[in-house]
Amino acid sequence: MTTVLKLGGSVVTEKAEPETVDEDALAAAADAVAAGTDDLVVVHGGGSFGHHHAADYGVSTTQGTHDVAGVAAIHGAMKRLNAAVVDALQERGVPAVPVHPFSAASRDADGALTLPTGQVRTLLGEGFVPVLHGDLVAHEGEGATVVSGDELVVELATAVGATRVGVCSTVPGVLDEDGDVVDRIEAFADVAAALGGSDATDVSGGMAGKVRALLALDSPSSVFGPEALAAFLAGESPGTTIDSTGAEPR
Ligand code: IP8
Repeated sequence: MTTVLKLGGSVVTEKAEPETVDEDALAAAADAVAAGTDDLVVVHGGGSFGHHHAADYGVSTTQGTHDVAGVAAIHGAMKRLNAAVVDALQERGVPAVPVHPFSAASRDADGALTLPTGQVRTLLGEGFVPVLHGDLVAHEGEGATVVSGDELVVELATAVGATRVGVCSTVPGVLDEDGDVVDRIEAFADVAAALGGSDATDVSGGMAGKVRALLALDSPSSVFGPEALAAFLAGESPGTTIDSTGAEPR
């Protein structure tokens, strides 16, 4: 039973303050992970570490840079946030180890992502908790572009045969037009009106992009807020369950 957990960048950082960890939020998340499931891969987003450097250098998932200073700024900031997350987990006895996507992943000229995952599977098998993060990737014809944590979650869930996927965001789930949490989504049409049906190209954080990507998985997933992280890691399905497999809720 392997779980892939995404910790949103805005959950563990102060989004408005450049390169600032939200220490209380990170401590709470790390406590929940330490008390939760064993067989776990963690992915975290960029928050106030990656995104403002990416904006400064005009880098996105599709627009790249060849400027080595930009690469150093963006990747360096993400490594600093990753170290803070790994340290918080290790301090609580979680055998967390860093895995940096920039060292291994790439995109072809069409933007398709390849993420080698052999080391992640071996680390899991050896009892470690690999901690990956939104990062830069080598991109044919573009230099280096952003890879979002959400993209990594999709790749990893398939590669490790995840039975559970959790996306911990700042909102308590996918919200409907009235701002209420949608209990269950089995097709994008269920929430197209609330999320904006034209958001097909959003791969870097918008809820519509997340829902589309999670619907494509073979396993059910949950989108929930930080207050529900412990419940998710204890085996519950808080927030919104996204499941296009036709399985009954567990
Ligand atoms: O916050 C973006 O990851 P995300 C990472 O998961 C960078 O979209 C480098 C901005």
